[in-house]
Amino acid sequence: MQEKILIGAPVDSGQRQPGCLMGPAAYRVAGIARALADLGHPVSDRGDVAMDPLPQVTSDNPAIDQLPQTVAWTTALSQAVESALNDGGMPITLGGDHSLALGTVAGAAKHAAAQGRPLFLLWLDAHSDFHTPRSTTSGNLHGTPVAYIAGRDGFEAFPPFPAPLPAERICLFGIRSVDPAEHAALQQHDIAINDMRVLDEQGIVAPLRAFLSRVAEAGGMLHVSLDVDFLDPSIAPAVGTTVPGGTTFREAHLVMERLCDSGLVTSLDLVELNPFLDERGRTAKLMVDLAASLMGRKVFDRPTRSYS
Ligand code: Z70
Ligand code: MN
Ligand code: MN
Ligand code: MN
Repeated sequence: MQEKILIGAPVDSGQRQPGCLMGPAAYRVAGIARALADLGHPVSDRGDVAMDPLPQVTSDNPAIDQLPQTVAWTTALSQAVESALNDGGMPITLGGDHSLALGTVAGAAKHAAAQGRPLFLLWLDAHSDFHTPRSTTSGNLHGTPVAYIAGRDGFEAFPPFPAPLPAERICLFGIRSVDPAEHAALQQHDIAINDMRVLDEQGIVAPLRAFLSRVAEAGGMLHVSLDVDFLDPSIAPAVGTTVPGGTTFREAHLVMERLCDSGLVTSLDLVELNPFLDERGRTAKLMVDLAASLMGRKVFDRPTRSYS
């Protein structure tokens, strides 16, 4: 079986609430390696990535917070994820705030381009994270990775994104908090936006199946980025920005089970866990359980045919 490669990313520069840097330790304490090994996967833990040296970069947006740090994490994590993929493994990045996806998805995109395969992105999040460093008013760079990945302008401080993803390869899922500038920009792009209204009206399965069929038909690689706030705060309190009306325990597990059955996922981020805000580790444990569902934990095995 393919090796699952844990990459610790104690990234805390993409937002202002301290604590996400403890995420990788919390996932290890919650037993992520054991949970995956119990499913029969070879697991290796490459430890925590260190930030690259700080580059001399500036922004003309005075709101921007910790730009050099975020660029330094981007380059380091891009390299770490690309190496893990080149080694034939599935990188599972343990965050860290969502700005880490500026790097992890760049690394996956480099690898995919070298293989001549298209990369797809499934963004499981309350937020669209479609700001550019120019459009953000909060200045928190964790609100920007999808725009970087889609090749939007305004990321001059960062390495150019390797082979930006065309809109039809990006799927936002669980969205329920979008700023006006993001909204305007999303209307210019053809990105699939499965917001909570779509999921309430259509359920999880139909919109997810539509996207996964596209990945399968294209022979694509699939990066999944799971933000803790995809989940309802009542089951996942350990997050800086809580947004009510998130997915339930059952919906989130169903997404993971469907992803597992698809066999399409090639890299994964677990982001925005802030262990300082957790209640006796329950959010960390839930995120580990979801990762295990994605990697094959099942209550009952069913012939795929019966629910495709
Ligand atoms: C808001 C901003 C955000 C995650 C919060 C929020 C962004 N759009 N992203 N939590 N994961 O500040 O740009
Ligand atoms: Mn911080
Ligand atoms: Mn996010
Ligand atoms: Mn979010």
